[in-house]
Amino acid sequence: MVYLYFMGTAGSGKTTLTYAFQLWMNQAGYDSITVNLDPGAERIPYPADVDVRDWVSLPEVMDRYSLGPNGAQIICADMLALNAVKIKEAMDEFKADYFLIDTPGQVELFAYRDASKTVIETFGERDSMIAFLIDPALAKTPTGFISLALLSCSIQFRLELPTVNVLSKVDLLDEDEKEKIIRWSQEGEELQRALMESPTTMQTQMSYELFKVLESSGAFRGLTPVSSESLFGMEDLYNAVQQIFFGGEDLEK
Ligand SMILES: Nc1nc2c(ncn2[C@@H]2O[C@H](COP(=O)(O)OP(=O)(O)O)[C@@H](O)[C@H]2O)c(=O)[nH]1
Ligand SMILES: [Mg+2]
Repeated sequence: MVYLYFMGTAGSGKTTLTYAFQLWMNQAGYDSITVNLDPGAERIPYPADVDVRDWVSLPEVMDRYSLGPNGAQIICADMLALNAVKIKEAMDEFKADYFLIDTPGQVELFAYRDASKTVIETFGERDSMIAFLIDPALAKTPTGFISLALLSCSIQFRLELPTVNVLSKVDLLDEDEKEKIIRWSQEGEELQRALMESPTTMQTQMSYELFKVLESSGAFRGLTPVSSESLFGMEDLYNAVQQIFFGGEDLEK
């Protein structure tokens, strides 16, 4: 069993990729179901097999406690933990091999609340991993790229889960841009060169120092490009998941 949590900044493509990856997996003959963990999702493009909104609903919490959406989101995030066992029971009924889990739109609601740790532990921590989505709109500049790499590392450390970093929506990038961002993720010198070419500001200097830490720690390396639109890269994502759990790379597993 694998629990794959799709995480990333709001609008990075988590919801779309959750479904696109399921579509690809089912076509390829793998057994997967989708789980919506976003109590505030207003509209999801396809029905989730298990939907947290059956237990926790943002509009209801806003009503009951007279809260705006932001305050209610925090209550909902904690209610997720209170309902984790029931959600897990509903997931178990499917007896699937892969659980593709869409997380709340605002990444901090899931990444930085203790409730999420409870959820991950209840579902099965040892079988869990993160697919962190890098939004190409934010990753086109070297400083933007580094800020997302840092966010990915921060979440990885916070949740203590193996992570595959995904460059999402690559159908929106031209080939040169796509290659450039992927090279930055693989070769520190390329990113360093791009930083040197940017106008020298406090941010570029700071980025350079931060990037050296990322590089030497090996906490962020490589990106798997995918498109939910064309299903480009889905097999590579599948292989990256296999590598983490069964590849012998990650000795903890
Ligand atoms: N062109 C393109 N658009 C995408 C892709 N994935 C997501 N989108 C669009 O990006 C927007 C945000 O996607 P969504 O999945 O809701 O992001 P989330 O907030 O991370 O769940 C939507 O308008 C999607 O249609 C993709 O692979 N290609
Ligand atoms: Mg979403």
